[in-house]
Amino acid sequence: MSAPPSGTGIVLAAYGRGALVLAGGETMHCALAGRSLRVVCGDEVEWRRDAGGMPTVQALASRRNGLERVDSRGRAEPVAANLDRLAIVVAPRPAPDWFVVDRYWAAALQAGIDAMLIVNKSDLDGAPIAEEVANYRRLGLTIAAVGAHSGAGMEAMRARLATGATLLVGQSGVGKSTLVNALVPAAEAQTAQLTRDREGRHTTTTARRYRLGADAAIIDAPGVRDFAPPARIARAAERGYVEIHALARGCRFGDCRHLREPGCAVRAAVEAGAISPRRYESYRRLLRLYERFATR
Ligand SMILES: Nc1nc2c(ncn2[C@@H]2O[C@H](COP(=O)(O)OP(=O)(O)O)[C@@H](O)[C@H]2O)c(=O)[nH]1
Ligand SMILES: [Mg+2]
Ligand SMILES: [Zn+2]
Repeated sequence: MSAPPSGTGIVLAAYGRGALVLAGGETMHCALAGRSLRVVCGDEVEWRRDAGGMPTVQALASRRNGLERVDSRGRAEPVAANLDRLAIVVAPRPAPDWFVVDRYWAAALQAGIDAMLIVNKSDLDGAPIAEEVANYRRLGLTIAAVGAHSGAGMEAMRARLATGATLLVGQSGVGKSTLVNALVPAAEAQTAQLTRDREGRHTTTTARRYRLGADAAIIDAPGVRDFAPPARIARAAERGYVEIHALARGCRFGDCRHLREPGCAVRAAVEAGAISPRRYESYRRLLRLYERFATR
């Protein structure tokens, strides 16, 4: 029987001018039709195989949601699409950059995607990161403490991730790939298989999606040094910080930016110790970034 000439599929990994697509239980390398077609991990696509040729992605279905980042010039760039959960991974080592954690959480809040914090490497001393983790918990962020090496907390985390698509993000070295390999035994082999492909050189710099049980998927993203979400919504910086957003209605001015405006409820809360000065500084940095992009 010959292979079907066309169908729909889901992008497992996007690289350069091609994509690895899951279609009908099979993975295949596809080219992209047209110069302007850009796909990311998690995209739903239509593909077609012309006689004797490589399958080609013809079209992209509209995205339910997506995680985007801004580049240094302020342009939005999709990272992964159609997500149910953003899992931000930290560990005692490498020492977390909490500003990056804040911005991932802000990205999830702005895009309407559930977020959680995975604290990996439970075999290491967690004291240096305990205070920040406790603050996130207090703010309502779901926390899962795990040890990818020891297996601690892994069954509870697997249960949490049992439905929907989860994107793992975080600094390089926190253990994202180790977690994926622990959750998806075949992941390592699949990564190796992809790496051996002629276009495999791109795969270490791109997100890769794996099936996780019957109803779920997990996406391993490359580590980042920095991250910021684009300002797609009104008051984007404020919306990224739950404790600031919650207090903003108490400010004297409706358009308060919570910097030096009189009667600012947010600044009052920072001064009273109800908002962490580090989180407030994080908000100010994101606001400054957005204002810089807006004045260009
Ligand atoms: N001590 C400890 N090290 C871990 C644990 N999980 C992962 N690592 C190590 O952390 C390093 C980075 O892991 P990796 O999965 O490549 O991180 P990624 O860059 O986030 O994908 C590797 O040396 C792993 O063996 C853990 O639970 N405990
Ligand atoms: Mg990795
Ligand atoms: Zn204010």
